[in-house]
Amino acid sequence: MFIDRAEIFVRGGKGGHGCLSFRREKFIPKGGPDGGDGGKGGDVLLVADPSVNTLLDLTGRHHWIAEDGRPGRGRNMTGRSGDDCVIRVPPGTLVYDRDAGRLLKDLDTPEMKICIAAGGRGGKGNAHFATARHQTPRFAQPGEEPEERWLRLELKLIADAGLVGLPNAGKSTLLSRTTQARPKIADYPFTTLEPQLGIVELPGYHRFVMADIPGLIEGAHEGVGLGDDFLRHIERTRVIVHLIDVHPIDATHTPADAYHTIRNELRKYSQALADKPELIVANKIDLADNLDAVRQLEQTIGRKVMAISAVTGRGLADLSQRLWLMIRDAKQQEAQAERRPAGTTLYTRPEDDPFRAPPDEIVPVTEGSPQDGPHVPIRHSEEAGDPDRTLSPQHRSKRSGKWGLSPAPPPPETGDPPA
Ligand SMILES: Nc1nc2c(ncn2[C@@H]2O[C@H](COP(=O)(O)OP(=O)(O)OP(=O)(O)O)[C@@H](O)[C@H]2O)c(=O)[nH]1
Ligand SMILES: [Mg+2]
Repeated sequence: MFIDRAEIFVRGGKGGHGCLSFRREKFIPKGGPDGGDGGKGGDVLLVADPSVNTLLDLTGRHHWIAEDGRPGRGRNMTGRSGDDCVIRVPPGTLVYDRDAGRLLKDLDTPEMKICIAAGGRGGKGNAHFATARHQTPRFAQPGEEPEERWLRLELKLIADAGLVGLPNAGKSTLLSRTTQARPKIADYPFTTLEPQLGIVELPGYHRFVMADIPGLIEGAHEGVGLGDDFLRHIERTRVIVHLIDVHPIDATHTPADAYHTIRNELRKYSQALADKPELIVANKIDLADNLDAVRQLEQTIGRKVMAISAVTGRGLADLSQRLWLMIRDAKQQEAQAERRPAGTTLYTRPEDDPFRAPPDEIVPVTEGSPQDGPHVPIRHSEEAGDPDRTLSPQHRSKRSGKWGLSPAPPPPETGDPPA
C-alpha cells in the first residue's frame, strides 16, 4: 500500500507543579519555605530520518504525547523533566497544522529536527517567591499547560527523475528495465494507478531515484482519466523524463501531439513543474527499422529527442548516464543556492504562529510578588511537599459551593512558617 498522508495529534508534556512546603526539622521550628520547582514537560519532536520511507507507522498510532514533568518536592527538590516524544518521518515530509490548514514546516533535509509541540514549563515552588518582606509565601505555581495540535503530514516522494507520458507510453516498462522495481505492465491504458519508485544504479556507485506515475491524458487537470493529483509526487524531482511512444497504435494522434498534450497538462498543473529540466525520450523504436519517426518528432517540436526501446534495452545505458549528469548538475546548483548544516534544530515554530495563548489568558497571581514568567492562581498545600493536594482558594470555594458545603477553613500547614 502506498501511504503518503497521515493525521496525528501531538501534545507536549505538562509542566510539573511547583511545591508548597516549609522546612520542618527538629530544633528548627520555622524553617522557611523550601518547595522546589516542577520539572519541564517533554517536547514532541519531528525528525527527518532517511531510514524511514513511508508514513505508514503513523497511521496506526494517532496520539503522540510527551511525558509530563514531575512536580517539585519539599527540601528544594526540583521535579524531573519529562522525556521528549520523538516521531521519525521520511525526509520530504510536509507538516501542516490540520485545523489552521497551513504549512508549518517542510522537513526536506535529512536529520532535520523540529519541535512541533513544546512541553509546559515547570511551576515555581514557594521557595522561589520568598523575599525579605514576604518570608512565608503560601503559594506555589502550577505547571504550565503544554502545546497541542492536530497535524497533517504529507510525504511527497523525493525522486530525482520523474517519468511522464500518455498511458501506454512504456513508463513502467522503462522503470522495470532500469531499476529493481517491478511495476505492473500491460497493453491497456492506466495500468499504473499509484506512483512507483525505483533506484537506477550506474557504474561508479552512482545512483538516483526514478518515479513512474500514472499516465496523463488531455484534460487531466480537470479530472479526466486519473486526474493530475499524482503529479505532486514528482513536483520535487530534479529532472522530468518525457516519454513518448513514437509508434502509437492510434495513428490519429502523432507523437508530436502526445508531446504537446503532456506539456499542456504539466503547465496547467504547475508552471514550476513545467519549467523543470526535461529530457524528451522516444520509446518503442524497435517497432520500426529506422529512426524516421524520431527525426520527424524532433523536427516538429524543435527539440532534441533521445531514442530508446524499453523492451529490447536499446539506448537505456545512454539514457541513464544522461539523466545522471542532469541530476548531478541540478544537485550542484541546489547545494550552491542553499548551504545548511544538517542535524540541527532549524525551527521551533513560525513567528506568526498564533498557537501560544495570548498573555491575557493567563490568570495573574493574586497574592505575593511573582518574579518572572506567567503566573497562575495561588495554590495552598494541605500537606507540605505533596503538590498534588494543592488547591487554590478559588478552587476550594468553587468545589464546596458545588457540593453545597460552606467554604472550607484555610488548610493547616505542617511546617510552622516564621511569623
Ligand atoms: N514494442 C515495444 N513495446 C513496448 C515498449 N515499451 C513498452 N511497451 C509495451 O507497451 C505497453 C504499455 O507499457 P507500460 O509500461 O505498461 O506503459 P505505461 O506508460 O506504464 O502505461 P500506463 O501505466 O497505463 O500509463 C506494454 O504492452 C509494453 O509491453 C517498447 O520499447 N517496445
Ligand atoms: Mg505504467
